[in-house]
Amino acid sequence: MTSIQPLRFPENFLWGVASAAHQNEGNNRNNDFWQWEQTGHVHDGTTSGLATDWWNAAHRRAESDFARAAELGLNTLRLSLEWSRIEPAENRWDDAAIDRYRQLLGTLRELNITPMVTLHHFTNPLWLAERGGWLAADVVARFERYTAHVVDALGDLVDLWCTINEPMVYAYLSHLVGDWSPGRHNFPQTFKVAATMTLAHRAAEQTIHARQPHARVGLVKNQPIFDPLRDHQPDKMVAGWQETLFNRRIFQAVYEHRLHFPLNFFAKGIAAGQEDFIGINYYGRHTVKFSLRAPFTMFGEPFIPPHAEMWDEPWTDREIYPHGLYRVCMAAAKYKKPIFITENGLADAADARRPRFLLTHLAALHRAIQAGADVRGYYHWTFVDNYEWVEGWSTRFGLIALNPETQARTPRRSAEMFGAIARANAITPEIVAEFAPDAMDAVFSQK
Ligand code: IFM
Repeated sequence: MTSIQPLRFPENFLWGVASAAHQNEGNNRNNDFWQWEQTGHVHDGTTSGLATDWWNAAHRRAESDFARAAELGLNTLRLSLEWSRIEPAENRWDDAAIDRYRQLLGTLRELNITPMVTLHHFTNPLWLAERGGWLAADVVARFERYTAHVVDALGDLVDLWCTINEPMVYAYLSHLVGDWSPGRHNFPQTFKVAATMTLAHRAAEQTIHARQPHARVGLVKNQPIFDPLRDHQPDKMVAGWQETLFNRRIFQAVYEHRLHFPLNFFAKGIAAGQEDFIGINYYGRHTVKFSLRAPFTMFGEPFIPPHAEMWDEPWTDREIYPHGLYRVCMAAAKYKKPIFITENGLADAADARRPRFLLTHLAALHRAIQAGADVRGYYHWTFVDNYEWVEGWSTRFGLIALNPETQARTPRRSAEMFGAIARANAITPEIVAEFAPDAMDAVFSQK
């Protein structure tokens, strides 16, 4: 074993966990997802309730979770701000909400944990939803005004900003699949929302940089891998369409300043800007074959390849595919910008597959760094089990298990392992031997 060299990460690498306001804070009653939960749209019938109870200052649950993250050796934490708390009615600003965010961010700073802060993570204030949400004519201006308010109020505590989380996922689930509010099935609107969010990202990026020139700003994009089942033209064509529409269009708009979403004649272009990093969320691979039965997925029907290791319900068409993390980093590297893996994780309540998942994905990330990708940090999704949108409490992504009724926390073994990796700034053979010995070859074979 001594001959195996540890996989060392670059100096000052950021090791952290990612979270989102609605999934963690609790009692976020003033946004469209809360309303969606109360009206029977969550598959297991649960509601977010107290979530992980990070909002209630008296309970100090966020504070003690942050302290636990610091004890593990993590040096960064990604959270999001809840627009509907900060601007509960149009153009009315809540100072108490800002004060609570100042407490949370101040606590992270005291613990030497660098906060990464997302401005929009899926939820919209009810006042905005009521006037059309991301289809409202003035949504970009409203988002820009909210951004300015937040940067003025919190800019002394934050200099690492994500504007919008996963615009394509939001547009797709809310306006095409209809699983999320407002529950539409409309192709042109889907692309309009995606294009508008891209423009809102640009407006927010410029607003932040104008107020805080030294800030680092980026967009967070969920980048699945779409591969064809067979090496034949129809399968390659549909995988290519999915890759283009789901992944490439946003990158082209943001990093190449070419805005061309289908069916969107309104969007004339996007200004050049200054992205300081590329935020990538990576969860796995979809293998597709051509099928006329699948018009909503660009005629790409999911196919489960034999021998592939798939996710559990409800994401059974998603493959656990660590090498995909290498591929998405190398594809993003062409833009010659720093990269953060802003999310990566697995729903696994038993923590049976997570240690290996984490190790093999981090090994793939290490390979990408060796091959030249400028990756600056990795955020695991997530720290404490949180509310998983329309899956409710039935899927568990946390390094720490949560009982939402009692709020009791029980660390999973993966928490200990992730902490050991962060403290070593490396994957060592000893860590692999202790937590997932069967992953030894996969981690160190450098394939
Ligand atoms: O929980 C979500 C998160 O809000 C956005 N990215 C994917 C996660 C897991 O599904």
